[in-house]
Amino acid sequence: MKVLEAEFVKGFIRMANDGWEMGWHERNGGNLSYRIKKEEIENLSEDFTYNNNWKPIGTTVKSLGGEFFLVTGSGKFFRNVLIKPDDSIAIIEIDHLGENYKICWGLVNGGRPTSELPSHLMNHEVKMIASGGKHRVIYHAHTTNVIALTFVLPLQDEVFTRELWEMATECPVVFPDGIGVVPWMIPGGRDIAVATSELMKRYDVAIWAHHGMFCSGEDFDLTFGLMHTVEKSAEILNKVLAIQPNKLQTIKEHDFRELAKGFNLTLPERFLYTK
Ligand code: 2HA
Ligand code: ZN
Repeated sequence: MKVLEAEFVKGFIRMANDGWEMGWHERNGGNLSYRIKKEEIENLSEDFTYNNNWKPIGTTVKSLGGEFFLVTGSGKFFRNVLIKPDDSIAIIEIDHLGENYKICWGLVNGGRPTSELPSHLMNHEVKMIASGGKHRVIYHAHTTNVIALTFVLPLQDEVFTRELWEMATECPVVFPDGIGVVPWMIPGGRDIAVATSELMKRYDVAIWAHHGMFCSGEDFDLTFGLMHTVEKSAEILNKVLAIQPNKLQTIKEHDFRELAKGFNLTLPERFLYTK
């Protein structure tokens, strides 16, 4: 089978284009990766190139040894993924040590996988283990409203989670574990990857101050939906803060406890403080 005919590749391309249309991927901003299922890879091997060299990932992801990923390319534009996918995205294989990768398909005009490969792969490793293998998608986007909030709210998990939960009743249902916040750091390297993957042990969402967001999920719908829900909630909060910084009424601690009972959720106590 041709790579571009595979359902997971079509789903990946659609998600990348949806992100572009949301306005989250100016220029070459953002990146997306998917951990490919064994049965999905088996059908594609005839379309693969086998003579590329192994290159260092820049970190070690031992548990991902032998896995294949579909990833966006470094310096490539989300805007172009739909019209020239084989130039913009790639399938990579991870070696058995979890230290090197090799391009098997894509990036036909040259290039390398996303500059955030260490963050993507370290997040994949943490989430694969934490979810018992269910999580397969890691998505990084430059979400305008969340970025704006990182200039005016304290950079604390408790503050971001509670404020964003308050902005829409469905939020605690969509991200019951909350949101982690990484202070400003240099992107692209191992340090920010370590800081993010540490938070991903507990959360499915991490905010990078003055930069964007990382989301993890089981499939394209859930991961895109999570990014969309958090960003929409941030948009509401920005509007509220712009209209009148002091809320006249909101969803309160007691309401969250009732919601947790009604929806059978476990909401961590540290987000249910009295204001
Ligand atoms: O340009 O978003 O974080 C890609 C990025 C780096
Ligand atoms: Zn970025």
